[in-house]
Amino acid sequence: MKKIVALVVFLFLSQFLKAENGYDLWLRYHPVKNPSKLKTYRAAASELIFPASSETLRAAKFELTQGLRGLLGMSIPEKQTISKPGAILVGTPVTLGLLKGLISSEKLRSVGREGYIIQTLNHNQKRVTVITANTDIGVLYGVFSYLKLLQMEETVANLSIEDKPSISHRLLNHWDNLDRTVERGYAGFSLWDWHRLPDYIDPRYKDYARANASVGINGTVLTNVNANALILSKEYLAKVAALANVFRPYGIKVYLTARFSAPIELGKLKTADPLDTNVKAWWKAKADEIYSLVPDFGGFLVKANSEGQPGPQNYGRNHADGANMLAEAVQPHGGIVMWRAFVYDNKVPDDRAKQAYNEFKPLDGQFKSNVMIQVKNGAIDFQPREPFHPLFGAMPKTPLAMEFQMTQEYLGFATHLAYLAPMFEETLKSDTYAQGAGSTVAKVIDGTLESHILTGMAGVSNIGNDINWTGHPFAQANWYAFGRLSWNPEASSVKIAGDWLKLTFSKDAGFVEDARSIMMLSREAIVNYMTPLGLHHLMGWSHHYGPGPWIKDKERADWTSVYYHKADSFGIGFNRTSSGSNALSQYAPEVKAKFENINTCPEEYLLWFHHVSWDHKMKSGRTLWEELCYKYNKGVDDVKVMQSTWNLQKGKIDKERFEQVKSLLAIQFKEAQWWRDACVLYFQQFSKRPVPAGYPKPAHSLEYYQKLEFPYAPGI
Ligand code: BDP
Repeated sequence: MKKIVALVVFLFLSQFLKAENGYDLWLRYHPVKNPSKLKTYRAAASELIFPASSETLRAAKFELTQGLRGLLGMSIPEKQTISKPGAILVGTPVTLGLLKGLISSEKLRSVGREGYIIQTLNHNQKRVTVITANTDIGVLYGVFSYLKLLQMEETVANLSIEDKPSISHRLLNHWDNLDRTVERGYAGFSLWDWHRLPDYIDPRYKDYARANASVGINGTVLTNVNANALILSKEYLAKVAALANVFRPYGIKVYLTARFSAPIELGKLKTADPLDTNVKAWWKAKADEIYSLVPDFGGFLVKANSEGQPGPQNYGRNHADGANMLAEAVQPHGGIVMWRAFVYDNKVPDDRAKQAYNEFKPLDGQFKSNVMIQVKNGAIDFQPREPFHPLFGAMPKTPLAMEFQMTQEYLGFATHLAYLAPMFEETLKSDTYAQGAGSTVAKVIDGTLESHILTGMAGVSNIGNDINWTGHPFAQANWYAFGRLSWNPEASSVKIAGDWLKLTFSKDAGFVEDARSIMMLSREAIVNYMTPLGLHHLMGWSHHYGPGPWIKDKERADWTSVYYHKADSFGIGFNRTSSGSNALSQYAPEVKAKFENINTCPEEYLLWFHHVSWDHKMKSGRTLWEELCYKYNKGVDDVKVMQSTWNLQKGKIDKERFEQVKSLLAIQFKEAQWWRDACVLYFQQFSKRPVPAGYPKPAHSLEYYQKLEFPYAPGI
């Protein structure tokens, strides 16, 4: 009897042990369910020939054997030579001599340092699969790619895949502080357990590296751009080195943020002037010290003279002086400097959108060859929609790296379902006309437009120590999609969404179609219920949670909302045409002409560039005021659609994640209504027009919304 009770208890508890928590991300090697697929996969994986002498190859082999065991439910025997059909051969021509005769060196050359080839071919009448590359890291990428095919249950009988990244530096930017808080992080605390490093290595570090490598991310900036000089101290560098050791086999280099005043704070110098000999020597010695501990250290990311951070301008120098000084320090070791263009100053009495261009454009051609200028996708700050940053295409002699934000600072934190890849794609596909039509932002940053070899894409991380890494289960998709787009900036966001869903949730065609439609709707829904028609920067003060279009009279005008929407009795919007701030003059003539004319300016950017009368006739035939009301309501309605579509998925995926997403969507719906009601009521004070009939009445008064306070909103 006791035994039976124990068994019942065990069976009951084992349900919980199996509970889905999202920890495995998209690397779920669950058994292939389709019997005929399983049969062909097993036949195509009869034996493994994979000598693994390096750490990277061992990591690749571990991944492949674990993956195959999970997917195919069997261990695959290891051999030295091909003994039967269905062998999988893995390695470079150096690590597996047999491959030399199988894949031409010309073909291999074409995939470059990080690319890979997966090829099915006949060898002595035996069908074999080859996963090969020029380097060990290319092999690892090939292994992940092969596993993905099986995870997605694709056909593997006749493979001929050649793939390589278009961008050389594919980096996560963590805004993680040394006390483990994460600036604008909504998924718990920092992964980096600085206190227990370097002696305790959290197993998550390796899983983090696996996840990144699986999507081709090859670098990580560990620390916040609002930097703490302490990270450059001997004690902390030892901790950094420990992390670098875990990431190295996965092809991931570590980078640090450099606080410009570190020579004063750590080095006790009197100045941090980049032209001062002692300062230069301090940074050189610091770089030497870092490289003695982390031989493959990637380099520095710097936020200088922005939002109060110190920088070269404190000493009357410019960004090139600062960047070049650091670049010289890391250059002998092969390091790079990513200098951010996110600069603006309240004391500069001009449109904030213009400042980065004004400061950086004149410096084109003055940066050392190991410097990239890291530019946010738009000129203000990661808003739900921004036109592309005017610096793209405007600095042909300087490599520009893209900075996207995955953490949803302005898109509902980790509470709202916001698939960001369509937003990234929108920017990447924007035409700068820098060298005529077709000069897309993607071509600027992948180096093809202006012939740069040093190229980069950075994603501000949304990762924390939450069990599922990103807080919202769907926020994982943004990490995944960022990796995919950094590998191939021309990839399609729809395709990426489908792949991610299959890998992460289920291959059920109906589920994938529905869930993908939710993802593809999500970003536009957010634009509509937060900042439609080109509005921007309307969020709550400081924490950025919820609506705050009424924010005014703060110590910095460029941190208020009224600075941006400029609503008055005539209309609403920021005039950036030649009759206004003329920010449009920073774009190529073709772009300027299109946006300058109120009739050709795309309506999604209308209030970004124009101050428009409430009665302006929109394409829909509605007045601007009516259109604004329409858009705010459409955003809320779309969340309702997302909810009802999600509810249909019950039973198609695991209960845990189904319920979690359902609850989060309910919060999103509540918050979408809050945004709509607060914004419409606020703007109505200026438009003095009625809300068109048929829309729901706001739940509360404007005063009620204005009084809400959130002292403990996350992420500050
Ligand atoms: C803004 C954030 C702030 C960051 C800053 C930056 O509100 O927390 O420090 O960007 O990118 O979006 O430096």
